[in-house]
Amino acid sequence: MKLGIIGLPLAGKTTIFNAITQLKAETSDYGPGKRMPNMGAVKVPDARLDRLAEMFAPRKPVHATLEFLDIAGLSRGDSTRGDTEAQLLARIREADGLIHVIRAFENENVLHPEGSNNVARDAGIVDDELILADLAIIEKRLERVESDLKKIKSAELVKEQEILRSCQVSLEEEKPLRNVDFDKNDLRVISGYCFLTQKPELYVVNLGEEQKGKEDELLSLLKGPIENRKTRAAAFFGRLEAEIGELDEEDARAFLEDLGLSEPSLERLVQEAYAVMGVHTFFTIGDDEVRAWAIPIAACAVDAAGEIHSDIERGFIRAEVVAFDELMECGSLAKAKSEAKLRLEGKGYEVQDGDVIQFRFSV
Ligand SMILES: Nc1nc2c(ncn2[C@@H]2O[C@H](COP(=O)(O)OP(=O)(O)O)[C@@H](O)[C@H]2O)c(=O)[nH]1
Ligand SMILES: [Mg+2]
Repeated sequence: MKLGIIGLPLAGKTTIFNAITQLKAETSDYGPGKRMPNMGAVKVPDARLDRLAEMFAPRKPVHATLEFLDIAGLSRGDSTRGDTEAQLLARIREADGLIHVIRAFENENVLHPEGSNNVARDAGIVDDELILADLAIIEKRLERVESDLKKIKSAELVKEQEILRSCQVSLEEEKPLRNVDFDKNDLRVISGYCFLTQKPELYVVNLGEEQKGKEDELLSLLKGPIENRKTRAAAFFGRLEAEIGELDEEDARAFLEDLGLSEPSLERLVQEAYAVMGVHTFFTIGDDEVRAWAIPIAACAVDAAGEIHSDIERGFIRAEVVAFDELMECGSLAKAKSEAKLRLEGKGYEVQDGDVIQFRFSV
């Protein structure tokens, strides 16, 4: 899963990127910084995977991974400038979801591109650019479709035109496409466009340490956007958390406690990201590897198989499933089997968070 970090210049995007990835990408006090995006991947921390690795002693435990793409800041009008800025937007089309960083910290040494802090306004500026960027694509494509339809008859093109027009109407009403109910077929038609406003969006409000205790107040300023579907909002103390990440575990814990944070940045971000992306975790086990996988909530066993390999999906016979907690209670797979905690499930079984699954298949 890949997440694109977006926001105004100097909102603290790179700082948050560093806090999460433990990398040391260059931050800046005054300009949008370098134009090349920072990229980083992290192993998704999962205590259950650690326990499974203890139980099965595989050659290697394999964590799910999250990739982050930290692009340079967006500004008003970027979507229509058609040069470097539009390319920046194009970079995040490849992301599965967006992390939208909004500045709340006060720091007079760090310029604010709009002159002052205003969480709701700043969120709106960037969200508007995403809407405009999608509209630009739709308009271009509609022109093309219209001219083609003058030359040829095509039910397919007519259908595409109809869907794109309805997308256009939503966007013109400032309604992001993630809030539109598309049927499966429509979704397939538009999936190739990778519309930005269709991606789930996690708002990260970036607080200074002196704003401790004001988390809820600042987050409530985002009420409008987070009433939308597939959006969430979370507070981070970007700079402080990046610094805490460099401490040893014990000191880090003390600092986090002091901030009233139960977990380190990465853990919290992963939880928020999984929630906004609508995914959860299942595990596969074996002598060779014990592995955590992310799949969409409500996905079924055959989808989970496909996540691993198309052969397993195609040759799916059955899934042998045991819930993580029950497996731990039993203490071993053999015991889980003898106590009938291991279930045989078919293709349509809805995978639950924490399921430990062995797939039987033939190709
Ligand atoms: N006081 C304070 N400064 C911050 C915080 N987060 C970022 N900054 C500073 O703001 C500036 C811009 O941060 P950067 O991560 O480069 O922003 P970006 O342009 O969005 O990537 C840097 O000087 C950071 O040190 C914060 O939480 N508190
Ligand atoms: Mg940056």
